[in-house]
Amino acid sequence: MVIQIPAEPAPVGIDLGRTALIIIDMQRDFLEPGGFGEALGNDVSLLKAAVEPCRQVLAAAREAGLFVIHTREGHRPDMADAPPSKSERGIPSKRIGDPGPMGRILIQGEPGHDIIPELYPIAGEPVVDKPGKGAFYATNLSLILANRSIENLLVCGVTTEVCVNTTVREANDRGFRCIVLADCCGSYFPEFHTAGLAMIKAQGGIFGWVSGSKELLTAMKA
Ligand code: TIU
Repeated sequence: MVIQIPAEPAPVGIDLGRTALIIIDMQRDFLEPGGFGEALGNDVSLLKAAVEPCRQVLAAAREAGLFVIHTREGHRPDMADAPPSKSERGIPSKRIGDPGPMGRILIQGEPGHDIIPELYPIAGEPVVDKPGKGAFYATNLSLILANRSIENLLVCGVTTEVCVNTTVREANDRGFRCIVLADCCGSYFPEFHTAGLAMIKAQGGIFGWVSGSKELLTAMKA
C-alpha cells in the first residue's frame, strides 16, 4: 500500500510493504542521567521530547505490520571493537567502559546500553548493535533490509546530528529513501537539531526528506 507523506522539501510516496521504521539509539546511555550522554557533558533532559512521538509512531508501525528495527551504539565488554581514538576521548573516569550508575558506560549488556522501557523492542524486531555512529558501518543492517526488500526508511532517534545524520547519509548512498521524523529525533544542542534536519532536506532533499509524527500518522490512517 502506497501512502503520501507531507514532507520537506516535497511530499513523498512510499510503499508501506517496502518500508521499515528504524529507531536509532534510544538507549538509557543517551537519555538518562549517569550514562554516556551525560558523561560527555550534556543535559540529557533535552532528548525527552522525542520519546512520546517515537512511542506513537512505534505503536502505529506495529499496528500496521511495518518492519521495525532498533539500533544501539556500544561496544563489546572487552572493548576490542572500540577504536582507541574513540575510547580515549572524554573526561577520565567517565569514558567508554568506565563504571557508572547504569553499569559500564556504552558497553553491551550493561543497563545503560539497553533501550529505554517506553520503546522497548518486542519479538520480531531486530536490534542492531553498532560500534559506530552510522547504523550500516560494521553491522549486518544492509543484509537485514535486503532480506525484507526494504526501500524506504522512516527514521527516528538520537541524536539528530550525530547517529541519525550519519545513518541517513549511509542509507542515502545505499539507495534508501529516508524520511526523518523531526519530532521523533532529538539533540543535546537544539541548534544542531535544526541544522541537522536542514542539511538533510536542503538542495532538493540531498540526503532525504523531513516530516513529522503527526504527518506520518495522519497519512497512515487515510
Ligand atoms: N554524542 C552524541 O550526540 N551522540 C552520540 O554519541 N551517539 C548517537 O548519536 N547515538
